[in-house]
Amino acid sequence: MLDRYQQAKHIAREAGALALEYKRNAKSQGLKIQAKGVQDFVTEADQQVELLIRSFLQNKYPNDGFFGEESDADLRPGQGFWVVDPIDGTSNYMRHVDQWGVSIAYVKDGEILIGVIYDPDRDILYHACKGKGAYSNEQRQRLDDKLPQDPIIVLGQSRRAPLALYLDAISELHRQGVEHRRYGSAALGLAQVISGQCDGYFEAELNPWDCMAGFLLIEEAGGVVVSGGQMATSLTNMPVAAGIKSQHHVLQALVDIANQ
Ligand code: LIP
Repeated sequence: MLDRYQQAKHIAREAGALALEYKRNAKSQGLKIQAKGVQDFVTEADQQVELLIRSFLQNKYPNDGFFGEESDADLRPGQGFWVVDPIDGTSNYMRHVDQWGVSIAYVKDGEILIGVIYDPDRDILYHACKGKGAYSNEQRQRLDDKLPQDPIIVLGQSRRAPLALYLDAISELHRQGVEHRRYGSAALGLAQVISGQCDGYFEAELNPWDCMAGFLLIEEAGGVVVSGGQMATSLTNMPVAAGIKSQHHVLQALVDIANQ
């Protein structure tokens, strides 16, 4: 497992460098963009970055499966597999908004064993291996359980879920005296919990590749995954909520809204 962990960290940085190169060249050479749906885009960078990650990992570990946002699933009975979002926060990436990242998780027997999220604009590598703690670059991250003076929950929203759930979540946070932010990248929103920039993340429906690496980061830092952990087995979309333990009740209230 440690070899996979090291290689996941290596390829996350390589993938981030490729994404930055596409971003730098976009202004002069343009960037091919396709719409997958309303406010849901895929760029040539998303596709090429996933191809880089997929070919590197499956050459290194030919028995491993792969489950990525931009290419066909390759799952093999009894084998571990990689869950990859090559550029999470694509809409931000396209507009040069610095809230996007590369998300790589490794799952085996229903457990998330490796989680790596790279923020190329800030050159921050968030990473965790099951049972070995969570890190931001090489600095160990440990969440304390004290109630923050001014709790902040980061929200996400897409056309996959009714707008009303997002608005109800904002109302519930307001009622509980909790601030909210929305940045457009679930992976970075989850990762920034472990560095103390926020206290939790909630979105009424997410894909597994958006959040599974972030789940392990938060658990290994001493936080809690309130909803979404079952994705490691089901690989289906569902409500996602995770954060520091003192916000468990707030996050659960948001999940209850999503499940109503
Ligand atoms: C995005 C998520 C975000 C969600 C967007 C989109 P993508 O991932 O990170 O939280 O609200 O709809 O799913 O598509 O940029 O990889």
